[in-house]
Amino acid sequence: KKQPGRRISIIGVPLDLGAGRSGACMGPSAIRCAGVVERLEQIGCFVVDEGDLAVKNCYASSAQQPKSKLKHLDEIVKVNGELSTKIYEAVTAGYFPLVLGGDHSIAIGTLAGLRRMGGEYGLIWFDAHTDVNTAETTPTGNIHGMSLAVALGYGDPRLTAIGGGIAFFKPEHTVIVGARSIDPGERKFLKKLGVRVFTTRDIERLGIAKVIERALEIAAGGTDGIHLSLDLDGLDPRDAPGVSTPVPGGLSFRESLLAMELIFDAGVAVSAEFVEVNPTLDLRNKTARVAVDLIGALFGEKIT
Ligand code: 4U7
Ligand code: MN
Ligand code: MN
Ligand code: MN
Repeated sequence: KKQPGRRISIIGVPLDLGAGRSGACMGPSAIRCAGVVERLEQIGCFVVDEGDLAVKNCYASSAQQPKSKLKHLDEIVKVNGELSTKIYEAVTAGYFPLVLGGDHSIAIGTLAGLRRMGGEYGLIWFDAHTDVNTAETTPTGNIHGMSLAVALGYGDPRLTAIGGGIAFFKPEHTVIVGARSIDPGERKFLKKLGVRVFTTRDIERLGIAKVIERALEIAAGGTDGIHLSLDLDGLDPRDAPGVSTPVPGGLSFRESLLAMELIFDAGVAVSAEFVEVNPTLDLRNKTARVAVDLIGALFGEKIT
């Protein structure tokens, strides 16, 4: 399938209040410094960089709400509401939204915006974690661990109401790739809903090509396209050290790159986000550079 260079709208969301530590707010800058716009233009894409949403990062105030089960809910609701509008406008105007995070709570806004389009989309969630906690199950109160639950229609009403709260993503078209840190409450939730999870163990046994092939069947089969939500902590910390919640035993850079190439070849992606780059923990912007390599592959850049 031949795919012409796409029209891409880049939206930065410098939010880190959804994570348990600060720094992911610098992710969008780091990914731009690593040359994301130039790379996409080199492969023939037409890119409009919308800049960053305005975010009031007041991280120190987390000390004032140590027992909250939904830390920084007000600001996270506000930013995601604005993001959902941005996404809706971009897709309506014929652009592929490419969201740069920021912590993973921003998936709430991206996916709310996409849901407003009215079609039925599948979801590939590339992550070391499964992000299906709610206020009832969260061990930390950090909302970046709840965003997939919200996309499926579960969680605090202020979060599920963002973007109108209509037609949530369906578990049967949702697939998680790279998981290796799942909380007890999350395991129950995933089982109950029937969300397919390809753990790192599954990837080791089946190979990443087979796993992505199956993931595409689940997410793209009978839908209008897929959204890729890529948390850089899905990769091994050796390849992507600049993340807020690293977990050993992750996907290699090469496996991740192949995953992106296979998604491009399928020609089904309609939007994507790259999240959880935390430059304060990185080595010479390595993780942002990995993000740009993965973005290049997702839009058709080939090694040969
Ligand atoms: B990320 C965690 F308890 N599950 O809920 C939680 F282990 O967006 C981590 O995937 C969540 O990086 C990680 O706080 C969220 C924890
Ligand atoms: Mn995540
Ligand atoms: Mn994660
Ligand atoms: Mn269906």
